[in-house]
Amino acid sequence: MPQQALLIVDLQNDFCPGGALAVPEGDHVVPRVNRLAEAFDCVLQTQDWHPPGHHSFASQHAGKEPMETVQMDYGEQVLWPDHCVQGSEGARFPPDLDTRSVEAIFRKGFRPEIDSYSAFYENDHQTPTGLAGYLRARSIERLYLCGLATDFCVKWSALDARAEGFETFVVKGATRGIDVEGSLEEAWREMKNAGAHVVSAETAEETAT
Ligand code: VGL
Ligand code: ZN
Repeated sequence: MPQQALLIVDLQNDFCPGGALAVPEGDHVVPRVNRLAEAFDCVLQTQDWHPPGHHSFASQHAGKEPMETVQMDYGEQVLWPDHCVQGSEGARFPPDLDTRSVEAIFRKGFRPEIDSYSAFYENDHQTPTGLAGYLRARSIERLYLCGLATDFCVKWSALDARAEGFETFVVKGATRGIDVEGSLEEAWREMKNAGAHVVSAETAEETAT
């Protein structure tokens, strides 16, 4: 069987209810993700990790509100509430997320001027995080994605995983979306069009064991 890994995307307090950029039912995925992590030999995480005053924060753009957009050098950028600030409680993983088996955590979004949705590349689609190299060095060919948010960081990670030639599976019950103006439905469509497979958590657990 090809080597496979589970990537838990941005499952952090700020993306859970009560957090600064809460994804509806974001916390609901935690038990599912814990079960998945038990089933996989290789478990990896990403952690959204912004310096204070990050350029993706609406607070840094006079007259702009969260969810409005601006043009950056690298294209359109949605502006967010301040979230996942380095070292803050919001940037931590939920206390009930079992991270014991996690081998590596890839932090992203730490450069002040550029956002980073994808686990592979920053939003310029050029600056790598090193994840692709890590996976290749570990001979991993198949990547299972779960976590938050389906329509931003999970989606861009899935698209880049496909572009990098990895067999890509998105675990449906183990991800939740933000849904800005229909972005959730669009995200599922884009991921499928790019050749990512959508699987249930049960199927993912069975194939991993
Ligand atoms: C995310 C918006 C801003 C995500 C991160 O994890 O999907 N979304 N930063
Ligand atoms: Zn962010």
